[in-house]
Amino acid sequence: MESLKVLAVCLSLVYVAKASFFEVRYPSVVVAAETGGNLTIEAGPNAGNIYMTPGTRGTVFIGRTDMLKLFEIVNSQPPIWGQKAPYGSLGTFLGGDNITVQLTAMDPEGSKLRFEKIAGALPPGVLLSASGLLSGVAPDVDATYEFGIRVVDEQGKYADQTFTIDTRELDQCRSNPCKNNGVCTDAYGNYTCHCTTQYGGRTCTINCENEAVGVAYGVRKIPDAQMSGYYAFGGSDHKAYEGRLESTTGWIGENAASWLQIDFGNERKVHAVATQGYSDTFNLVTYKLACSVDGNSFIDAASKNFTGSGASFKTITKQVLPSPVICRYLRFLPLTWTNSHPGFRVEVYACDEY
Ligand SMILES: *[C@@H]1O[C@H](CO)[C@@H](O)[C@H](O)[C@H]1NC(C)=O
Ligand SMILES: *[C@@H]1O[C@H](CO)[C@@H](O)[C@H](O)[C@H]1NC(C)=O
Ligand SMILES: *[C@@H]1O[C@H](CO)[C@@H](O)[C@H](O)[C@H]1NC(C)=O
Ligand SMILES: *[C@@H]1O[C@H](CO)[C@@H](O)[C@H](O)[C@H]1NC(C)=O
Ligand SMILES: [Ca+2]
Ligand SMILES: [Ca+2]
Repeated sequence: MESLKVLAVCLSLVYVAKASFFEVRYPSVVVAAETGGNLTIEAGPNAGNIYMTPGTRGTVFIGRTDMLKLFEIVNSQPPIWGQKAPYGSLGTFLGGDNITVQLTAMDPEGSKLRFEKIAGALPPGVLLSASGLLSGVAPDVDATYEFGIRVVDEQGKYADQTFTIDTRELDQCRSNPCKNNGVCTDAYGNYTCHCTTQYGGRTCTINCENEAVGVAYGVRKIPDAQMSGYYAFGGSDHKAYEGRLESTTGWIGENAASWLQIDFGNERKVHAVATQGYSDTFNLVTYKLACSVDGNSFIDAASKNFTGSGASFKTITKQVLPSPVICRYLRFLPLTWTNSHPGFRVEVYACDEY
């Protein structure tokens, strides 16, 4: 072996001097013809063969083309889909359900596979990963989504298949979420309740006629600053915030031009009110209610007068409005009273949602 190498080096030394056609560039061997000459490698006659054998991890090039790679591409078989479902159906999913489907394919050569969408539309919110996993949340609609997926091997050989995913809208009203005869309307992943007159809240569980906004002295959800009075008896001696139900005092108006106003802070649907008198001397016999959403223009909350007096000035007299009315500002306007001036304390019953 050593002697051959030495010989080869000698040969190269000999021929490099001329226009080379056999050259040893240690450790490679180059065989080249003269400029314009052809290189012919010829096997022996009578079925002699020519072998080009790359070394381990080596290859054979013609020009810049890697011949082994080329043969690999030529010989590679396309992947084969694993999904055999009729019409490519991947299933039916109910709105809001998780969709998790692994597409399967195998390659005859065992090549690594990549999945990609080539046509159609996946359900919104569902994604396809390169490894063929479809995942996401089924949209809450009745629909069929059809799409084409290509699975590609490392040689670029591919197989296409069309799939479908069906989604079914989930009826969120199925569980009858609306109470007290409220009417349920199904929505995208949700529902809304349309409550009967008396009820409120998301599921109509609140009886609005009993839902105090909190004027009463023991509750005071309505702060002092949201209570105001016009034309009080004795001027500043009688503050509007004294007009709270069960307060030890009360608010006293001067006459029928006076009013006590509650600002809820936002629009409410007012269903009922309650009043107490201030004392035996200052009581409230009848009154009207006025309602406003902007604090400027007021309308009658009901086309009727309410009775405020009870057996005693301490009696709480609750009055349900003939029909609920939407207000942010509610005024109590005294019409008739005992003795010289109208004196009273109030609470309001209303729902937030309507
Ligand atoms: C090389 O081969 C081509 C094609 O067979 C031929 O036309 C050409 O004459 C050859 N060149 C020489 C120098 O033999
Ligand atoms: C859907 O998947 C999410 C995240 O993996 C999980 O939190 C949720 O509980 C699943 N929902 C259902 C209905 O399986
Ligand atoms: C349904 O709608 C209500 C009111 O709009 C909202 O508070 C709630 O978060 C929604 N629920 C879902 C599951 O989207
Ligand atoms: C309400 O009371 C006022 C004053 O007492 C009276 O003039 C009016 O007619 C009454 N309205 C109704 C509808 O009873
Ligand atoms: Ca293949
Ligand atoms: Ca729905």
